[in-house]
Parts: sequence; structure tokens; C-alpha cells
Amino acid sequence: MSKKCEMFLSGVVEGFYGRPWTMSQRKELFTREQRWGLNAYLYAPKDDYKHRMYWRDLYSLEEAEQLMTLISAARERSVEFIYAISPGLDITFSNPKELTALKRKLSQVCGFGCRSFALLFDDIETEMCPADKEAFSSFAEAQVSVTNELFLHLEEPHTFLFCPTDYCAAFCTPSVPLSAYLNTVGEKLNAGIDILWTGPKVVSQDISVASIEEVSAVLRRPPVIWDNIHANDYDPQRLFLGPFKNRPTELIPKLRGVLTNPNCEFELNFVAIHTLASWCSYRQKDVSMDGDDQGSDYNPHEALRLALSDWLVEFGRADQPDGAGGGRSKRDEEPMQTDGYAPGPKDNPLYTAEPLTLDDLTLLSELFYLPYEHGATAVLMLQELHCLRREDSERGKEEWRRRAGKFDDMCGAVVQMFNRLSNVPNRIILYDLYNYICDIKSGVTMAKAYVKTLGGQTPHPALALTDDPEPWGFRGGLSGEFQRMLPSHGIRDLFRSPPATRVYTIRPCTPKDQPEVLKIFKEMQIETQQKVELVGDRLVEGHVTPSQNCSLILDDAAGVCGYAFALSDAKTAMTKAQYPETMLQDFPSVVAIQIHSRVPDHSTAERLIEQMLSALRDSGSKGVFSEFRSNDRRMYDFLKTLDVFQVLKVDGLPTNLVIMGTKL
Ligand code: GDL
Repeated sequence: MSKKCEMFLSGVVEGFYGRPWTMSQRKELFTREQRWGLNAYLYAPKDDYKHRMYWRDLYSLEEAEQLMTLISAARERSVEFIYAISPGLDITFSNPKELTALKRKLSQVCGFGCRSFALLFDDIETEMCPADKEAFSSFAEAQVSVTNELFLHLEEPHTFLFCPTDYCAAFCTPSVPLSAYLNTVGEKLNAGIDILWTGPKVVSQDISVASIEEVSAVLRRPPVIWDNIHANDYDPQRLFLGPFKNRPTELIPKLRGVLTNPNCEFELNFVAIHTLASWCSYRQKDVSMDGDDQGSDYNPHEALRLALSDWLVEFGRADQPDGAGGGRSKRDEEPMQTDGYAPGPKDNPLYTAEPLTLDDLTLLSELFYLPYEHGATAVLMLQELHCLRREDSERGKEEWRRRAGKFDDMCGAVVQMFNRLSNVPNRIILYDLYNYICDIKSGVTMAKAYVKTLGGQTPHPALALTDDPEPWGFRGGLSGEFQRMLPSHGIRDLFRSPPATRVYTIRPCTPKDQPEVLKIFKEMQIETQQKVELVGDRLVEGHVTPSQNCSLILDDAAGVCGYAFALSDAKTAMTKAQYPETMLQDFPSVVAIQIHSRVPDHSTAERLIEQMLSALRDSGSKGVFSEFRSNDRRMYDFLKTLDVFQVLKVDGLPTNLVIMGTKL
């Protein structure tokens, strides 16, 4: 790794699509970052004209003044302001005028007092124009050449970031280690430039240490994580109020930094940024000799609790900056509409607003948790509804009624939370939240009415589930309709059939399973579209008989959903000297595994593999390898997360083949 010891960059990237934040929101962000110990802000709003679409245009006097004020506000709060430009939509890399335009633009921003820069090439066409094809041997060469030039032009800024076009493992072909694009970037990008990386996917559920070691080796430097865990610009119904999670703190010393690209709505990022700051605080604790920290690690639940307690205070504030949002300012706090009015004994009493509680905020966060996970209460509500719907014969009986009552109470708590939220003094936060809480209130109200109907009661006509419902009875618009027609619809609805109610079985394979096994095998082949001859394929296709106890099937309610076949002496199935003797000495056995994509939880597949490894161990084998088509990402990523299998470096393999192995 070429980098000298650097400050760990921690903070926020404003890098989402949609309405950019306002200058005063950004200033408020710097205040919060300083308060919570974060140190960086990357300015990269996708829909800001002069950041991306009109990247060549210089800022006007008025804009210049605003940016200057913003940059100095960041400095006052000890936040490093990193200005990013995204020229990738239409730049001609080989045209010297384009480089001049970029230099002119960044020099202008340098004149505003900015000293840190970034060049972003995410989300663009990868096909080069004819002129660039003549001038550069690859897209990576073109980007690297322009980026290196700019870096030198700006006199090698201390912080200069580059966002590759393949910015996550899922985009790399055939794989991270074998990606020609990333290898060129790693080799040729000036060592003083840092590289942004979003993890295994654009929105990564987990970021493992192994995955970062893998990409760092290719990039020849530790990456800066651009974390999309809280980004919500891809779905207007989703919002993420869960804690920063599934990134072990052991990552910290292996990274150059972490910047979170959070929810579009500024005020709804309190939890996202607060919990990221808690996570980052473990970088100091790592080196501290303070006995208190011994054995403690970042705990997402605890971090969430702390964030929500602080956020609760914000909800109670009526003195919003700029007096925006129609909230009550300090001056007119007393008296209010009650001035001169007191209801008589027989009149309606005055409306009294109940204050928001920490429980309300916890519930809110659990309903809008994380991209791959609902919070505990949300899961419970889905499970309850699932059971109430299924247990037809039980309706009317005591136990069913008890459960229906419980579900009704949970829906009631959501409505109560909505009511309290709509009364909070801080109208700015409320207005950012409004669409989401309205949507969930509607959702649970419909579900509540449905359970009433199941129990034989008649709900309010507005909520009736008839064939002529009000429009809120069929939600989601055109996009929702498209979604429901796609084959992938429902795959991630693990909440609709919650994991707890799914039952999987592992059993020996019988000849009757062969058609189902082949179906899964063929699906994978179609998905990966790669022709490589694998020893494992011969086991799956039945050309070679697996060793004793080494053919296992995974079943779910719908039938076969996975398999594992192994042979303790792989050599007996090889038609030629396919793999080197040295590899076969350490890893004499072969296993072929596939899990259908409809199986959402890793733990079941993990059990299947463990059972197989134990059968091989019993047969006296020392080690086992498994072959993967390099774009069979699902299985490859899965085995990596298990941390049992490692990628084996085998000379002379075809580039579209990856071998993973484990000692037994
Ligand atoms: C992306 C975009 C980002 C967007 C995010 C979530 C990167 C590097 N780029 O791919 O602008 O907000 O997805 O939709 O993440």
C-alpha cells in the first residue's frame, strides 16, 4: 500500500439523485458532524447542474459567493470540504479542450478556498466514443489519464478521490481480482489518489474484512467506502432510520475512510449520521489503553438508542433555523389559538397534543429500518398478520381472537405514533417525514381493517376490501403494477413469509431428485452463460457417483431448493490433468453446491455445507475445493461470507473460473 499514514475520512457524501440539500442544511450538517466527531463532507449532488450535467460551466458570482461561504463554514467546523465533479456523461477524454475545461472549473473552486477534490465516474455509459477508442486502449486508461493530469494540475491535493465506474464487486467482470478495469486503475492511478468503493453491491448489506482485503489488493490502496446503506433515492416509499450496521469495526484500520450517502431528506439522517459517528469512534478506542474499552465493540442497538434519544430532543425544538416550515417560533409560543378562548362546560374540550416519546421514535425506526431488514416490531406485525390470515379454521376461536387483538394493538400504536408526530413543535422534521408516516399509517389501517373482516366484523366503508375500493386500497401506482408483474417480485419479501415460518430440510439425494437438481443447475448455467468444464458438473449431471453420504438435498415447502454433491477423491472424476498436483494434494476432494435464489437466509445453506464437510472429514479427506464460474456471484459471495472457504490461487486456470477451498 502506497499511502502514508493518513487521517481517516469520516462523514457524509451528498451523492444522491434528487433535490440537493440547501446551503443552510449543509451548514447544519457541518455543525452536527463536528459535534459527533466526523470530519469530512463530499459535495456530489447528482442533480446539481454544475456538478454533473453542465460540469463545464463556471459558477456565477452569486453561486461563487454561496460556495465560498459554505467552504468556510466547513472549515470553521473542522470539516474537510471535498468538491466533486462528474464529467462522465459526455466528456471526450482525448480532447485536450475537455481537460482544459476541467482544470478551469476545479481551479475556480480552488479559488473559493477548497483544497480537496474528487472526480466521479459512477453511473455512466461504458462505451467510448470513436475518438477515445483511437486514443486509449481501455476506458480505465482514459479515466486514469485525465484524473492523473488533474491531480498534478491541482498540485497533488492531500485529499483527491476517484470514483470508478465499477465501484462495487457486483459490477466487476469476471470478478474483483480478475477485473481488467480495476487492475488498470490500481496499477496506473497516481498513488496519491484515493478510490471510492460501495462494497459487494451498490447498496451493500454487509461489508466484510475479506472483501476489503480483496479489493485493496487490486486497487493497491485501502478504499474510501461510499456507503449507500441509508440511501433512499431509488424508492420513494422507503426511508432508512435503522443504525449503521453489518460493517465490523475491524474494517477501520483497513480503510482510508467511510462516507455515508444517506436519505435524500436532510432531517431524516439524524440516525444515519449519528450511528456512523458512533461506529467511527471505535477507531480511537482501538488504540486507546483505557481499560474501560476492553472487550467492548460497536453495538448497533445501543448506537440506535443513543441516536434516538438525541433526536427526540430535536423533535421538541420549535426554534428552527431560518424560521422556515411554518413552525412556532419562540416569540409566539405563548399565547396560541387559546388566546381569549376558553371552552364552556358543554363545549368541545381543546385539542391537547400528547408529546412524542422515545418509544414512538423506536417504533418509527423499526418500521423504516434498513434496506435488507425490517425492525423487530415490523417483523412481528408481519408474522402476526401472516398467521392470522393462514389459520382459517381457527377464526372465531379464543386463541385467534387473542392474536387479532394483539395485532390490532400494534396497529393502534402506529396510528398513535403518527398522531404524536404530527403534533411535534419541529415542523421541519415532520414535513420531511410526512409522506412516509402517512403511507405506513394507511398501510396498517388497511391491514387492521382486513383482520376485522377476517374476524367477521364490518370495517368502515372507506376501508372496505371490496372490488371497488378507494384508491388507497390499491397502492403503488404504475410502478407498483409493473413490479408485481416481474418474475423477481416477492423474492425479497422475506417478511411476507417471514423466515421464522419457513422450514427447510436437509436429506440424502434419491434418483427421483435428479430432474429438480438439473433444473437448478441449468438455471445457474443460463444465469452465468459461461462454458467451462467443471469436475463438479459431472457429479451434478450424474456422470460420476458421489462418495458415500456425500449427496445432499435442501428442501423447502415448494420442493428442492439446493444441493451439494461431493467426491472424496476428485482425481477419479477427471478426464485429464485439469488441476495441478500440488493443489490436489492439499485439496483432494471436490464439492458442487448450488442454492436457489429463492432461499433468502444464509443459515440454512450454511447447515447444508457443514453437513457435507463433516461427511468428507469422516471419509478421511484433508481438504475440499469447489469450482465456480466467475460470474456465479451469488454462490461465490455466499461462500465468502461463510469465511470457511478461501479463494485458491491456481496457476493456469481459465480466467472465467474461480476455485475456492477449505482444509478439513
Ligand atoms: C448509486 C450512485 C449514487 C446513488 C446510489 C443509491 C454511487 C457511487 N452512485 O449507484 O449516486 O445515490 O446509487 O441509489 O453509489
